Amino acid sequence: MKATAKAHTNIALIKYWGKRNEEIILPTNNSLSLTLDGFYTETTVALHEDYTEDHFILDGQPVVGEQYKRVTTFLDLIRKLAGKNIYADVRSINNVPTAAGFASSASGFAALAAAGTKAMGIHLSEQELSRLTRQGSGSACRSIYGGFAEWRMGKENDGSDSYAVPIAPVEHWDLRVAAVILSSTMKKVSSREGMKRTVESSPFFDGWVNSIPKDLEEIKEGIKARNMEKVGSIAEANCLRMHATTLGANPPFTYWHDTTLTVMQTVKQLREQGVPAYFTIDAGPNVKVLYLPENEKTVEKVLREIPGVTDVRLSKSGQGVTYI
Ligand code: 2P0
Repeated sequence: MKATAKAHTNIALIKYWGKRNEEIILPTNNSLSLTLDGFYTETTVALHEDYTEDHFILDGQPVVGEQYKRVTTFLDLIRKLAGKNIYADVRSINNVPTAAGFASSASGFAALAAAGTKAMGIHLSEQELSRLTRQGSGSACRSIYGGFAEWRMGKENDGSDSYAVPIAPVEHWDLRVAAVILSSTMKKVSSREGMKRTVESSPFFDGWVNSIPKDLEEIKEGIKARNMEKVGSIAEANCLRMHATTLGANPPFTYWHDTTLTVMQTVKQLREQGVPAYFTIDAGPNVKVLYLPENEKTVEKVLREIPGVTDVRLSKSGQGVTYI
């Protein structure tokens, strides 16, 4: 009747950017990510026989509106699976800067799916849990696993073959990520809206989708060989191609701020000085920098010195979903 789960967010190295089905969240391409131990959500789901609706408290504050609706709609899926018509008290602690380009929805829905199914007495395999989680938020299906995970888009229209699979566990490679925080303000175009606009109107969208299979194949070889240059350069190019699609949309938009560009240039300069560092950017202005443990001090110092950078948070590769 009550369960608590913890899930980490993930950073996509091959991005998910486009849906072929918005209702059950089916993507237009496979994506691949690294789960991060620095950013997580812890969620407790407690079922109450006497409730007539769900309650959702995030960081101590009751949540209403669209965010609340996404949670209750997701709990409806779990209720249907369990065959139980019982409402829940959901309490989440988010250790992720919300809606600033960090996928808090990834750790959020992964933790909710795990705690929710356990509280309802349903036992799912990781694959089944990933498939369910996908319907809360696409990128969340990758957070079920630690280390590197790939979300396979699947071919079916019912979503039965669309879920993430593990690619390499945490122990495989100590690849680090520095989250460079420029602004913690809410972004103007949500990733959901941005993706939709891109699919519907950007003439660059087909080019983006067609570029994925080669990137995926090569980055998986790079991960296997722990080849920083290969993994980093593919991730960087894939990120730039994703962001290029937004400039072609109608109306056009970008998630980048001026400081975003400065961070990108600084990362390139680090490389010119012999420090292997590569950037990737999600649907927000913040930049994530991939680096190796031996370069941690240099990378952190250089990033912190950039005017307009408000914080730098370092993260290792993180574990998959756990029950507490
Ligand atoms: C990703 N992003 O692969 C990409 C890269 C943002 C840029 O997944 O609509 O919150 O809930 O499925 O997963 C952010 O989108 O979108 C995202 P929904 P989600 O991480």
